[in-house]
Amino acid sequence: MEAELKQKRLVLVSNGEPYKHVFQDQEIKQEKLAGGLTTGLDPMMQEDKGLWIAWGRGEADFEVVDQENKVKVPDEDGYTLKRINLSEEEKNGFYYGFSNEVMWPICHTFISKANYKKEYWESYKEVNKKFAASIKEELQEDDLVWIHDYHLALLPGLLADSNAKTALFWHIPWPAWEAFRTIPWREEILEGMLAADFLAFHTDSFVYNFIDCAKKLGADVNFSTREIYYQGSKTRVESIPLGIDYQRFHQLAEDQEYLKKARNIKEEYSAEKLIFAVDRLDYTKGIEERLEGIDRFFDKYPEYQCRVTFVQRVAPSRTGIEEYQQMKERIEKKVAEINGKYQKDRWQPVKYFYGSVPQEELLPYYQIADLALITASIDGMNLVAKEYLAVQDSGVLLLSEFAGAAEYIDSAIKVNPYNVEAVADNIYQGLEMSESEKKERLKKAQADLKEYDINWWRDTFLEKWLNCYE
Ligand code: GDG
Repeated sequence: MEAELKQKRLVLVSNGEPYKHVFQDQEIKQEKLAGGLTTGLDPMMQEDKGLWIAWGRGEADFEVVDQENKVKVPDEDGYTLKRINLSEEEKNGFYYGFSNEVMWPICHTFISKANYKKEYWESYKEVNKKFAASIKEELQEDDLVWIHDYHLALLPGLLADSNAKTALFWHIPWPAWEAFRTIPWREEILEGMLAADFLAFHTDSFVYNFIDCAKKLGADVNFSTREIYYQGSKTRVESIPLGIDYQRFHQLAEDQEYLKKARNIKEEYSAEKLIFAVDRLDYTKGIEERLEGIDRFFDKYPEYQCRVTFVQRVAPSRTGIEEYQQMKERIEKKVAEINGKYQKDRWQPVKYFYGSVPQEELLPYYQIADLALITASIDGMNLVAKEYLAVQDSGVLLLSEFAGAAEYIDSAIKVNPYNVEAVADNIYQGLEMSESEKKERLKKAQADLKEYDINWWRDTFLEKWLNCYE
């Protein structure tokens, strides 16, 4: 497979870019963006010297590009990043509008949150066309075009008249037909995606949902071979769960600097045990449900008052959408309510932080937390769950059964995030778990995380994609 790959160039396309340029102290600085995608694909791009095309969001992004909007990253010896420039109108219609107010809620089955504005759809089509035109300017024979995520669903269709081999990885859930069918432009979206040779999701249930939607559209489908035939082309659909850079996390966990920071955090909170959660501000992450569970936990198990602190970090996200601002206010009100109800002397039950930090700064929290509380009401995968397990030596993961990660991490305690009583009881169970049981569960989880890491994900994706042409 490697030999075959070496002859081809990889063109990666995503909405988010791997590096951005910003102004800092009157100079332009480059920043690598955190997250699974960059960590996983950047080393491969550096080795292959491929091309990455993405929306340039950094304030100084277009100060450093050449006439074709290209820049080498991370430096002159690196690969080419080609930036797409979006106008304010396109940003509002394509990104905030259709991507975040239609595709995101529908794929997460929050139908009532969708805003099916025709202008959003028009803008989504236009920006997908803009990406397609930019890709076509670059295409060489035999290129592999690897597209990412729900912002760019129409791209495979728009590239169908070129010779490019196209594949798409979908990072968020794929919903049941009952949710998907509400989108007035459902046919166009599916048609766009079905022009790809290969499609992959995190889990089998997303794969089945997708094949079922294709069937409802009138495609000829085969659930056992996972093949879809539509308008003369064949698409193979697979589940390939995204992994983390396990080695990196595991090594960092032994770094004395982080261990010291971790100890400082614990001392600062004057609590025996810490529970930790970190999420982007989003209704799919179940932050409000989690706070209900925490409230119930302190009420039902008062012996834990003054002994446990819950640390909730929230990273700003989609700040331009009003719904997200209202959610932030509700969360902060609930935090204040819990603190008002149980706080005693120096002890505060909930410590809440709003703001985004580099991934490394999450590490001490992952390390020191006795329990990670991940109660997403639905999630494609949830990398935080995996990162927590990778750095722990005796922690417990309490994980929503509705996160994609739950299908792969058997040793977590699984919970229905809407069941407040069960969340409270499971927190108690996790805190009471014996050291030997915790270690045993971790050992199993870490072995899996190590085997099915980010490199495994990337290699498996490429191998299965290339198999489509045999
Ligand atoms: C989507 C799907 C799927 C760094 N600083 C902060 C922060 N990070 C890093 C974390 C982690 C990543 O960001 C967040 O990953 P998630 O998987 O939780 O989430 P989404 O952003 O919702 O991503 C998701 C993923 O794509 C990959 O396919 O797993 O289901 O929704 O690596 O270390 N994260 C937060 N605050 C920071 O300050 N929350």
